Amino acid sequence: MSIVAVDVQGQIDRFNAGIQERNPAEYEFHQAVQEFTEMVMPYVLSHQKYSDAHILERMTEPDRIVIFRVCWENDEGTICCNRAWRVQFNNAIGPYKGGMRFHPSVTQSVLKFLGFEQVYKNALTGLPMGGAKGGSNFNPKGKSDREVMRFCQSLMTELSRHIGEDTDVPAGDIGVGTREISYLFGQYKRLQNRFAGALTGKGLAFGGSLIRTEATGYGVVYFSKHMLERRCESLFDKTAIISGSGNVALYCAEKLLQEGAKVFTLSDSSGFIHDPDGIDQNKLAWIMTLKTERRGRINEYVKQYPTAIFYPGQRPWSIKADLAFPCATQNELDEADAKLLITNGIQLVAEGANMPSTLEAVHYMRKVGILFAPGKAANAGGVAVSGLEQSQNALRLPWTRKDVDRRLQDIMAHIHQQCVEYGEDKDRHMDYVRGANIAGFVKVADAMLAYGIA
Ligand code: NDP
Ligand code: 2IT
Repeated sequence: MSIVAVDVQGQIDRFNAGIQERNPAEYEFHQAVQEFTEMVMPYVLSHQKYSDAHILERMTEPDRIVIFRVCWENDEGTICCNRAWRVQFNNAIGPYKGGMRFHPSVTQSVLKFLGFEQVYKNALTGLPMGGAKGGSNFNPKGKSDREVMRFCQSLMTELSRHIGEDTDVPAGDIGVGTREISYLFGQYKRLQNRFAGALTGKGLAFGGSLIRTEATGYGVVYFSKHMLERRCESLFDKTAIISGSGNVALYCAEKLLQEGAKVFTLSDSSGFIHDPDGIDQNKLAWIMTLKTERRGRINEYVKQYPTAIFYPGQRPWSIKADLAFPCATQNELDEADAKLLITNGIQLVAEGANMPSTLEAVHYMRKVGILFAPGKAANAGGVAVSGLEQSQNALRLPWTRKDVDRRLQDIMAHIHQQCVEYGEDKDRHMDYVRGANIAGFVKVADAMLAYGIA
């Protein structure tokens, strides 16, 4: 190892030790910053304008975090109290933009990691969007619609002071879908007495965009298509395993089927289903109704389709396939899973979720050299169409489904192209993790440098 290489590693280690010291016990945030700095530090050290500006120190400190209490009354009349946050991470290239997550596992660390990732993901889309994330430890599971409504209205009563179409534009994430966005938007509109595009993922009747619901899952598949095409391959006839059965997972499955691939698995937090015959369009339509209208559990699939098997408490990575799409949550694919996938002959892993692979799993997959797409590139289609929803709101003109889908495809192609620009080496070997991180970094860093010291 050369002296320069040792020094780069030393810089990465010292930098991350500082992150850990300044952000105690925020493990998810440490992990996201570690992955980023491993890729970006060598680039920073070889470009003096960035190292002189202490740009990484500045980029890893959020602009601000708003923390607040959310009190609401449940159907029994009991007063409940949750905590909510909005992490406004960086608005160098546009108004803050990013989803809201409602899940009992939400902490400041989780939202800081998500906000940090969002900054570079949004930069990759080429649209003028800064990065933010918010949410609450509220658990929507098992709550009535009225309880969810009261919670959302209470949360927005405070959040409305901090957002706006030119300031910060929240959207959905885990536990926040059309129902929650509708309650949040309705309350925002009442409080402001203005109809403004301060949230995305809205219903089609009140300023939502066609394709936004499908966009993240579709985008993951469009991105994967480009990865395979670069190797003169296609999705046709490939087999796939997917985790999750929420918004991202279901539309990832839908687009894979449209491309002629076969889908074997879906999951939720209680386990996964394996259908050896493949989950076809009809079966997927049944799951969509189960999940969206009945808010049911994935294990109900095996009652409807008895040749399928439900594996309680497990993730789907043991099932042999060509392609894997982790689309549920963070750290759902560890090093042992990565090894198993590779032993089973996996060709491509594309992250539909944010940071679903542990750092060790990412290291392993990069070392082995399979096609691996990090979330900030692969799942950017959702926020990209959110950006297009903002454009349509500003124009006061809705675009057609075909038009939005075409723009989404162009954006995913553009993201792939940027990954190639920064991630391809002399032998044409591609490292999508390096490519995505450096491409996102350059765009945000150059804007920050232009503003001077801030
Ligand atoms: P949904 O709430 O629609 O679905 C989440 C799915 O993941 C459910 O099947 C859920 O199962 C499962 N899940 C959630 N938490 C856990 C957990 N701790 N352990 C195991 N399974 C879990 O969310 P989305 O589909 O919107 O989001 C999924 C992922 O994609 C997240 O990482 C999100 O940040 C990311 N993402 C979402 C985008 C979007 O536009 N919605 C855009 C880009 C990324 P259960 O019902 O049992 O909880
Ligand atoms: O992680 C994500 O990119 C999202 N949850 C979507 C954010 C958005 O603003 O649409």
